[in-house]
Amino acid sequence: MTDEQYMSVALKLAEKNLGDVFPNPTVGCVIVKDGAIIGKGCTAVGGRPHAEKLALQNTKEDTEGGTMYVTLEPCCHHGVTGPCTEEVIKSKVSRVVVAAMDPDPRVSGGGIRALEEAGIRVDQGVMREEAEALNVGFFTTRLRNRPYITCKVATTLDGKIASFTGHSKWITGEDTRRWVHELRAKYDAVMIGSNTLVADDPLLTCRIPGLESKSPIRLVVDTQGKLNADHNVAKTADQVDTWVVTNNRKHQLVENVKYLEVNSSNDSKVCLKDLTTKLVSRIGITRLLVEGGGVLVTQMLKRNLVDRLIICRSGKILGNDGIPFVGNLALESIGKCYVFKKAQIIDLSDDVVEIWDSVAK
Ligand code: AOF
Ligand code: ZN
Repeated sequence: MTDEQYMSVALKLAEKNLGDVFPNPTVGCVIVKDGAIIGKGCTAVGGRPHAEKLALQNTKEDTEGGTMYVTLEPCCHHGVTGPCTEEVIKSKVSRVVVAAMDPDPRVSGGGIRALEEAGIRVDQGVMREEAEALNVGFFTTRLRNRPYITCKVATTLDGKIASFTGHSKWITGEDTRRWVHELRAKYDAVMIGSNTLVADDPLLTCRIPGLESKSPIRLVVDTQGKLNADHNVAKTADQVDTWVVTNNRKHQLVENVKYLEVNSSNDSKVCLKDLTTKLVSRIGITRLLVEGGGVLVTQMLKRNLVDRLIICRSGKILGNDGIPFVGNLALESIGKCYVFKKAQIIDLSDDVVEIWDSVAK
């Protein structure tokens, strides 16, 4: 097998724990000797132990002279766990193949240097793009001090998320809704505004048999204290971590719900910049899925906080009096538009899922 093929195995291993390792990246590691895979590991749920340590622990064979394939540069810092580089050096592998460099300032090239200084041959950049795409959340936190943010909306053919009365169940079909549950499993946190909380009273969990434990933590942006103990997210807050994000702590506290206080914006709403920064510094969120409603999505868009837009579009039409997924943006010309490029189109029964990536200006 080629380096790329072994690295693909390591990437597949890493992918499994996406959404379950924050604040850490999900890393995959494969140890090969004499053409056979003798050890495999990926970052454990919760972010530790690291992939390399688990791969080394999982092998009963002698690793001396073998090759280690790892999707991220091994760490060299004394963090919560000891440096992986020390374990790799002790294992006596003679070659390490790395996909992506670790942008964490505590590592950032130091891991590779430590291995080379110990006489290990290091080859880097094998499937780098794929490895960076997999950990786009971790990279975004380290390079931009905010999570990677995806907004997902379920719309009609004409881009509406509810009727003029606020009715929205269901715009898309069952297959699409199941697809969304799988999507949630890959995110650290899912966030909604308080209008969506009141209108839909959603659970926001991953309700696929076998994947229930992969439900992301839930965040409700609520400046007016609308969340109460009767809402579904509050009733299940003892099972799935649930936070109210507010600029006003005076409201009634709900049992088992945690509160994240953030600064106010000029219009007395929450400051989304402060919110996204605190999601990283206080909770460690790397991948955030925003599931509406229109008001929150519009505010995120206006602040250039939408990296990816997922539109689950059905064949129904609600008309101009329906509620749009984006509100007024007061853009006077096409040159001022927010621009997204098509990433993927998925055909699902009667619906189409469109994935669009932001073209940052
Ligand atoms: C690795 N292998 O599987 C992961 C790494 O707080 P700690 O001690 O767990 O260290 C976290 C940092 O380690 C994280 O910011 C990133 O730089 C690196 N993650 N490194 O060698 C792994 N998950
Ligand atoms: Zn490590």
